[in-house]
Amino acid sequence: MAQTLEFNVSGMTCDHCVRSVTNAVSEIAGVSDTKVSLDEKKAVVQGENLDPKAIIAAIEEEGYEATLT
Ligand code: 9UX
Repeated sequence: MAQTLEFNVSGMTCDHCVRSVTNAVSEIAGVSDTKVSLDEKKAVVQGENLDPKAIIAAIEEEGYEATLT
C-alpha cells in the first residue's frame, strides 16, 4: 500500500547536501518519490512497503541525522 513518511533531517547546509540525501533515499527499496527541503530540514518520502530504519540508515551514511516524525 502506498505510504508517505516524513523525517526530520539535521546537518544539511547546502543544496549539495539536499542532493546527496535525495539520491541516497531514492535508492532504497520501495521508494517512488523523495522531496528534501533544506529550509524545513525535512525529507518527505513516498513509496510502497517502506522501511523507515533503512531510510534513516541511508541518510546517516551520507553524514546527516534523521528521525521519523
Ligand atoms: Mo556543501 Mo552540504 O560542502 O554538506 S555539501 S555544505
